[in-house]
Amino acid sequence: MNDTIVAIATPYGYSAISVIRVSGDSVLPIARKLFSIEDLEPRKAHYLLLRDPASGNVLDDVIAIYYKSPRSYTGEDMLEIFAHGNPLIARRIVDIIISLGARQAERGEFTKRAFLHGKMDLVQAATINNIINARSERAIYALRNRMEGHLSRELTNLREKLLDLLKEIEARIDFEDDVPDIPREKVNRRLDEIIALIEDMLESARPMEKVVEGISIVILGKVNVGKSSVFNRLLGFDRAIVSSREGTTRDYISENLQMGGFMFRVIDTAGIRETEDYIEKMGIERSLALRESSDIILFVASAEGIDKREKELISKLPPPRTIVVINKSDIREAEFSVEPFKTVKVSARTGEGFDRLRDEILRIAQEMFSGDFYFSTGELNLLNEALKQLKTARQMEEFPIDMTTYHIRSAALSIASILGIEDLPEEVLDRVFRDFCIGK
Ligand SMILES: Nc1nc2c(ncn2[C@@H]2O[C@H](COP(=O)(O)OP(=O)(O)OP(=O)(O)O)[C@@H](O)[C@H]2O)c(=O)[nH]1
Ligand SMILES: [Mg+2]
Repeated sequence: MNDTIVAIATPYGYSAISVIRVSGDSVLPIARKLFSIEDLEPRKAHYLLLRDPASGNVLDDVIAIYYKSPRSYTGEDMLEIFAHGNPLIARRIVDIIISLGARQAERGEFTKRAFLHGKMDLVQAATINNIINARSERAIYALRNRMEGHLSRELTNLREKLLDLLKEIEARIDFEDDVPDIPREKVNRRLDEIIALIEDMLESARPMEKVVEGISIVILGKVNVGKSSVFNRLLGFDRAIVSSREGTTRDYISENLQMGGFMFRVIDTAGIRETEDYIEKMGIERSLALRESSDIILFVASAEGIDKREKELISKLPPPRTIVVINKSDIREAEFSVEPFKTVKVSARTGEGFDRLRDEILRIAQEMFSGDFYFSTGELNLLNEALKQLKTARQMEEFPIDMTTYHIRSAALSIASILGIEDLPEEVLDRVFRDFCIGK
């Protein structure tokens, strides 16, 4: 028995059309009353008049599509009504449907029902929200891959391997006298194989949050080298104040940038120098802290030269995700190098070198996203937990074999939790769906 839920699926406001969704057992009885009809052929667009039952007046003329269970998004009987895009109309339709026995849907409840009815696994359900919120084209394609079940298949395969192994070990335990002992080397080999599979997956795992929310680029360097000028050039407009005074930028500022299908968050920071100014000191501390949390670092130096302090700062940066930007190359040719860092000579004044700088940024971004799988942090934690359990099982050579089954089962359970296969506690489900919008 599924109670019937209703929600407006389109954003609130005035638009060409609004979509109202209904799902549950009473969809058809509600539709009959709503449109004064006997039946609705499934999966057909019907042009219908929608009457307000209170007054009998026609509220709107709409297109309605009925989906018969199980062939619908939620797996239940569903109705989608395409009304004129006035929020008063949409709201009134929802109220009428509620008066006919439905209730307002909660956030993500349609997708939650889709999951509960086996229309998709938890990996896919969580992806839907990310697809809606993705802020770059790359993100959309990356998430498609998850939606199509690539990750789910790999995880299912892993879980089956673990269950097979468990079954085999347990059969020997249950029928100790009839079945010959399972050789330890065989168990070890199977465990090694599964551990290697998980390690491979983790190797090519990429953070889904980064894809959805954007890659951060922090611009660091000494005062007055032209960090804010480089920042403005990258953005294509004068966002940060530029001046010849040292210490112009005192706090960090960030701005979004779409480039090459990626979404970046570019951060300009306070230049690093010895200072007695308390506020500037705090700004510098923030700049240094951003080194750790940012994905890509642009260390800006001036072509006029580089000092000991700058060299020291550079040496602490991670070469794979750092680009040393030698600015002011319109003044002179730089005579220093900073092996092994990738360097790009630019002039924020003339714009020279910025094509190359953009290419280098995109190269690192590409690298970051060249993995096969996109995981949320929660999913990654579960996969790492599974790996840990299997490694423990593998190391228990001295113990009787049946003692390893606890760890193998617990690994299988972690993987099942990612997929949402085992019975999940309600709060885990709620955590997945609470960020959704109403109507999804
Ligand atoms: N010739 C030349 N001057 C530049 C270039 N880029 C920046 N400048 C000048 O260098 C000075 C400092 O530029 P900013 O962009 O404010 O430098 P900053 O690194 O942000 O400085 P702080 O915020 O004080 O750390 C300004 O006078 C800029 O006009 C460049 O490519 N060529
Ligand atoms: Mg600045």
